[in-house]
Amino acid sequence: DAAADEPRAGWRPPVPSLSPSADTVTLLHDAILRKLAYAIGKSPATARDRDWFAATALALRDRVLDACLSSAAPPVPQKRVYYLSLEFLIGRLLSDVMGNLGLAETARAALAQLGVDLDAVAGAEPDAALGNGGLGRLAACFMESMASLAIPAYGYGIRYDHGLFRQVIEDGIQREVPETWLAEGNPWEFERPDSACMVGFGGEVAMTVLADGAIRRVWRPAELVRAVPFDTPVVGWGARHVNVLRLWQARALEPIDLARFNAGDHVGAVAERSRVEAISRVLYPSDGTPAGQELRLRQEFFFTSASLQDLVRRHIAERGDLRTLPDHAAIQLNDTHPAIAVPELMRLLVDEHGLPWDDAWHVTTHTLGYTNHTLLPEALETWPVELMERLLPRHMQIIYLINWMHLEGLSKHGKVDAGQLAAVSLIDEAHGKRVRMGHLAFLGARRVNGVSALHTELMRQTVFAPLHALDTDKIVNKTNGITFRRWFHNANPGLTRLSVEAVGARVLDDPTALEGLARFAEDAAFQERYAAVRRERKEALARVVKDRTGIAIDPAALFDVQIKRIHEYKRQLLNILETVALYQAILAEPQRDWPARVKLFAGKAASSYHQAKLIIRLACDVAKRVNADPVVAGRLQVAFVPNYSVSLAEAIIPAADLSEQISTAGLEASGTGNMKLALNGALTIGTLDGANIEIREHVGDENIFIFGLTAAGVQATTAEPGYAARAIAASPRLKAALDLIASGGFSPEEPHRFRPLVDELTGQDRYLLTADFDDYWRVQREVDAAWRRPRTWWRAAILNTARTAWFSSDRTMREYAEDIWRVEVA
Ligand code: B1N
Repeated sequence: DAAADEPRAGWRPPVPSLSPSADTVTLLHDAILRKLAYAIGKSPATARDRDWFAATALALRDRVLDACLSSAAPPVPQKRVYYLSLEFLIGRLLSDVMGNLGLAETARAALAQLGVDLDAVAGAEPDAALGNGGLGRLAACFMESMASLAIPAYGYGIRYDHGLFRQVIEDGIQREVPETWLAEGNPWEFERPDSACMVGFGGEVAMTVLADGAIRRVWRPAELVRAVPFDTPVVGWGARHVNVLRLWQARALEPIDLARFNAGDHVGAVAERSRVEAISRVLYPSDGTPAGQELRLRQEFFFTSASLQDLVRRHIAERGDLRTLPDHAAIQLNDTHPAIAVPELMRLLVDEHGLPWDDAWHVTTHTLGYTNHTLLPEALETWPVELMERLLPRHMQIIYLINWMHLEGLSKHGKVDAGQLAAVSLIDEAHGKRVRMGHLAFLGARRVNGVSALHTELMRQTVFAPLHALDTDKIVNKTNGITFRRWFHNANPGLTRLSVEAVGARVLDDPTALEGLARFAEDAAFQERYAAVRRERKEALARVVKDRTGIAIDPAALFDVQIKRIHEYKRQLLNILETVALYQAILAEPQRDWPARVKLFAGKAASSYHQAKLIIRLACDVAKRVNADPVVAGRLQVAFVPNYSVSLAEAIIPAADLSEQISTAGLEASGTGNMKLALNGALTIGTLDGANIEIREHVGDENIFIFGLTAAGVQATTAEPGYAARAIAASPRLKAALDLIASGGFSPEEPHRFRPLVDELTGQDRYLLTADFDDYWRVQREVDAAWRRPRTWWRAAILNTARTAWFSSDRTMREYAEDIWRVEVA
């Protein structure tokens, strides 16, 4: 109704929403029952939640297909986007699909008629955890947004048998348990054996002389692996459009070596198969640190080659001539993991399809785009030349040729000296000969982008400065975004309903309509409703925390959350130090009116990252002592919630009051959790890092808590030797907290347990915790003061929701479409 779209003068109680029509409920009810019987082979009497989930998913998938198979021969789109990513951190799909089909209430009613609870069914879906953290989740948000904007796109990645490990915490120690999302099948996907392709490894490069005397090089791989695609339809908002996420599985050509089997070697007979199929067995659990092993390079080449072959084949079928590829395809490389696409596309064009080198280079550099996600030196991928020569001999030749032409061109024009040549070379000669994958992606791409304004500027000034100088238009910024369907509509239906009531249903299609909430920011009745929605989510989260940790947190307290991968640069340790200092301050002055606070931590550590695992242990040990101390009861509680995942994020984010975004300035490329939390009305306490800077610009200075060194300040401080010792000496509060940890205050049974953490802080302090501690403490006390004034707090929270619409990944995707991909968005 049109009136609902008009802004209202004052907030009024809601109009009850219309129930779904009886007809559609009956149709879905019948469809689910048929799927349960004929696809799952169960009766309602024996079906478990997992079976109801599969039946519901299959019934909904039919609706998704109806939306894309409606015309017999769908028109060939003018241009497609191909998003290549080693990670897609999708999470559960049911509520996404229901929401985008507009069938959430219909499904609830249909299942209710069967005596089944939709929430229990949704909870039975395993998370597809085919990613580590922000980079993988970004790819998933982009896929949803491209479908919602009707941008024709394929996502290409690997169908890992096992996603990111399950985290079990035992006595504070992280244990990694294999994840098994496919154990009971996957109702969303279609296996497409007819679209399989062959990916080669090893072998040698042969030369053939063609009839006209020209020389052609042909790669003769020693080994061939079959890549079989599995397609998951990705339906956009309102079922406007459906795209495909195409994930490749590695299959051996020979399932078994019969000669060995017949000779009695039953294990050896399948050894080769396991070796080959290991390519798609498991996701590397490293985040921000390159894995470095040969298997990882095999994974990268496997999915990149299969994806390029697939899109080249499609282009030839549709258009015939590969020279027009840039007009009809935009290939985006999500970090350097698919950077081998540069020589692989050249190989396909030159060796397999006979294009002259220069034409092929033109096609390549007008089709590829490269997104950089980190500048941490230890995170930049490089591969030993020796390994590349062994695994991908033809690609190594092509890389040398690209490099030679690149460097020749520069010296011919007298543009550079030897030092500058070394800086822009594709080969790093300083650490053994290694191929710089970032440089390779940079040269092969038409546009290179960073993921926040600060990060992009630092790309230009640091890692890519020498290359940037050669082509100053190449680096552009595309600040990250998040899909509001998942992180607002589905994760926080209460707040979404409240927003619709306040500013109209238009907000569901156009998040900029959230701006209309600003007029209610000081409206007492609206604040009360907003706070009630939060309170309800906090009670629900308290049940989850009780369930996972046994800790009964107080839903009336301020929920202070830090949820992300555990990494030293993200500085969970700074938060723990502040927790310890707060604990000591409460013990020293128990009579003061400390506001009740719950500190929540969640996140996984890479399995080999010892410092990160020790940080988890410290959080758990601090929680143990603090939660048991009657003096701080009712003021401070701490919990480390195990097994952080997309689903757990969906439970925590709507319940958070305070969002910790406290990385060392200059080191967090963007962050996206920061956006999700701000949108859901948590106030940010953060450094001027990544997208925090842009969040501040949008929500306003008075609605965010900023502290600490700037990126420039960090550079200056790191240059001063001995600053950590001086900073600790100057801060009695920091010193006391460190002393308590160092003396075994949280690990009496093993007093030196945290020695490696304390040594790092008192020694190098690479991430400048000591430099930022006092300012962090000061601003945390400002948070306390703000929390004591509920009218001010809720005003700020509402303004955060009202002013974060810009962080929608729809906006991000529109920007990529316009500046990088040059595809039309309707
Ligand atoms: O990418 C996210 C950003 O929001 C984060 O700030 C950034 O840290 C994250 C190697 C990475 N950067 N690099 C990685 C992941 C896996 C891996 O094997 C590096 N992840 C990020 C989205 O832009």
